[in-house]
Amino acid sequence: MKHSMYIDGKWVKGQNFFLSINPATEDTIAEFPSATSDDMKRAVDSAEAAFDSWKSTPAPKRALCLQKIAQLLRERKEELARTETQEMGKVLKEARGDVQEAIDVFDYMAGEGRRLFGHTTTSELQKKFAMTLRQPIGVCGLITPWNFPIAIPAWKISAALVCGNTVVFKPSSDTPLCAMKLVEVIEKAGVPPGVVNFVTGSGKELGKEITSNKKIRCISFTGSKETGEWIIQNAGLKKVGLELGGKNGIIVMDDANLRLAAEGVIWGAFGTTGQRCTAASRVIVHTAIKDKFEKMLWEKAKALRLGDGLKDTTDVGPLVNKQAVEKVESYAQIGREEGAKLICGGKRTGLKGYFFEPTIFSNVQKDMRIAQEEIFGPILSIIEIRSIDEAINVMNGIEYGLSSSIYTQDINKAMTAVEQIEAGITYVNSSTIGAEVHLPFGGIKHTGHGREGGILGIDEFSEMKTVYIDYSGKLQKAQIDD
Ligand code: TXE
Repeated sequence: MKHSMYIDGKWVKGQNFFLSINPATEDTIAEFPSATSDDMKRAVDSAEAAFDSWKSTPAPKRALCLQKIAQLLRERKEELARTETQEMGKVLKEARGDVQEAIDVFDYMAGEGRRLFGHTTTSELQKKFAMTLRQPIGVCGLITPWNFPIAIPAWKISAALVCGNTVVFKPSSDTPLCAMKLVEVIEKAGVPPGVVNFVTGSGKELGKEITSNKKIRCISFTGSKETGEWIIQNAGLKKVGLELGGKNGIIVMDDANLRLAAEGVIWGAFGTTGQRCTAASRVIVHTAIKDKFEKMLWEKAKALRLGDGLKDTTDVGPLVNKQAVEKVESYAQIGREEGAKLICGGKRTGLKGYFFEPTIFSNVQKDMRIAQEEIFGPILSIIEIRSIDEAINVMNGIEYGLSSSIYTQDINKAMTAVEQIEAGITYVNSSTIGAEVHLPFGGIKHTGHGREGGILGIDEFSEMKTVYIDYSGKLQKAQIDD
């Protein structure tokens, strides 16, 4: 079925179309317009025209729309989750989780409508009042990936709207149907025309317009490091938030609860088929328990059932598309060539669909490519260490800094890890995944900059204005008057 874009409150047809494919069956499930840069310009113009009115709508009233969106998402949760499984492959349970995250973030950001706190503070001068207040930025360009095709747009759209911005939303071409259904909900919730515009098509084609259009004041992007680098080089002086993935590790010390750690590693490595920016792709294991732990991981990985995510019997779904499965396959080959020991998996499977077996390499050296580069698939590397200091050195010896974890019963080692790991997120005795919407989410180093979620997510989409009110009736000069 051919679908439309949504510009200025109207569903708009396109000239040319691209296909959305079910990665488990390779069947086409929908067709979407390949927008041109003129379509993008119209969307930006519409967002700009809607800005004044949306910005001057009181924040608690804007928040009512967000509440309504959360309610409508709740009503359509099962349908949306099924669409997500069909469109990007993750198992249904996880797809429901993604929709739930979207509901949670709209609920949370609706609450912000009655906060959006600035602060008041003292002044160094008499009869002078000092405070800050939040103002919207303007038109925001939101560019999103396919791995959380409802939750990631929801994080960005909810925060942008409650702050009073208007939006041009460009989803990944792998998941336009999920994105369209979210926009349908936004329309039904009564968000006025022009406030949210939805444009589908190639990132390369539309990216140029989003990054160079002067009417766009802020870009929020989640995706690959390469695209993030391109955006930052082309965005000029726009405010840019980037979330670009990771090479996340789990440290397992010799005193860890190994049953708990093995469950956490398997969930972190193979949940969402390893396609989370917070997925665990390195497990940094103490030498004293390495053989035992490796066997535990092998047993668990072998038991995972690959298949169509819509089936109850499936634990791990397909990769998102042909390029993704080819990329993962090439890394399995790189691992073999680098001399790592393949202990399970390592190949594609199934006659149809983009399936790749859960794969574990052991005896991985910290500088190997499979231990350094983001694979974004079900490949886990086991790296052996002898001490907490060596573990942290390995953990930090990568270009990314998103998520991290340590399993230990020793509070001293846990706190050393909390303090010394270079990452935006550290878990203790829990896997690398499981972000909650009221806490900041994001990373350091080449993972990018900015934070989404919680109050820091509000910072991304608002500007702080500093206000001084002088009621002394005379000219007072800060730093100069005695
Ligand atoms: O990403 P892209 P892809 C990583 C992961 C994965 C790799 C490739 O390693 O294997 O990226 O995935 C839009 N200007 N992550 O190809 O290309 C594009 O249309 C503006 C990690 O899907 O970065 C889509 O909407 N936009 C990540 C979005 O950018 C452009 C999640 C992401 O696509 C553009 C996804 C351009 N020049 C992939 N080029 C995470 N952090 O979780 C593309 N896009």
